[in-house]
Amino acid sequence: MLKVVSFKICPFVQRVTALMEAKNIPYEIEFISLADKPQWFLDISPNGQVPVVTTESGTTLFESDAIIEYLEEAYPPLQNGLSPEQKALNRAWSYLASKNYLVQCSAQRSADAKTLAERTAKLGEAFDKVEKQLTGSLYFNGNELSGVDIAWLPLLDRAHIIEESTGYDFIGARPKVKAWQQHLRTTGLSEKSVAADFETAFKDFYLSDKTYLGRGCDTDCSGFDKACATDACC
Ligand SMILES: N[C@@H](CCC(=O)N[C@@H](CS)C(=O)NCC(=O)O)C(=O)O
Repeated sequence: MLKVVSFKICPFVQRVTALMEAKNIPYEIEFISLADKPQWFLDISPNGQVPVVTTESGTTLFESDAIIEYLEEAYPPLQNGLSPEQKALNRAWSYLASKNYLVQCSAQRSADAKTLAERTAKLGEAFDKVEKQLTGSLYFNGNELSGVDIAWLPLLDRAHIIEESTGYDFIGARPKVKAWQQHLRTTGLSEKSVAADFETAFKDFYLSDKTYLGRGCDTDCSGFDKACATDACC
């Protein structure tokens, strides 16, 4: 069975586990603390990062893009009969998501309203591009789930949790992205691809009293378009 080494709230890991879930690939998972990386992990992870996946034959893979490519090639594809152009486009639209994982992480960790607004705007550039590309179908490539959906899932899930918990809306007035977010949630992949206590761990880290989102919109409520985390602004 495949073995994944994970850090509970890592979006790069969630992309990998979401693809495994979508393809029904069995795997076991071990969670580590990145603040105190075990030696056995440092021995197998050349970049010292998660995800790391050990294959059935005992080879250890690292870098999520490479792992995704391996899962696409070694197991039946999510979409059959894709042309080389379509595969390249799928990779490119997936890359737009994964290169924004850390942008979203840092936005969520913003200590003040100004920083949050700046980082939200940066993330919004990616949401703008994908809003223009979406057709209004269930998923990115029509009614069939693809690797692009899997790559965007961590971003859309985190935006959902933040909005539900604080009222802060990373997606904003982008109706096609909103609809896509809802459709992806109905696949069940959001829950299946993370640990049972993911939301608790996520909120402990991103919605603590150290973050602006955790404290609520006490000074500037732009972006908080629903209920606030505190009643200071409502
Ligand atoms: N380029 C890497 C990025 C993975 C990454 O940033 N993982 C973070 C956790 S979300 C990590 O392991 N950080 C620990 C470190 O950089 O020391 C990939 O795509 O796999």
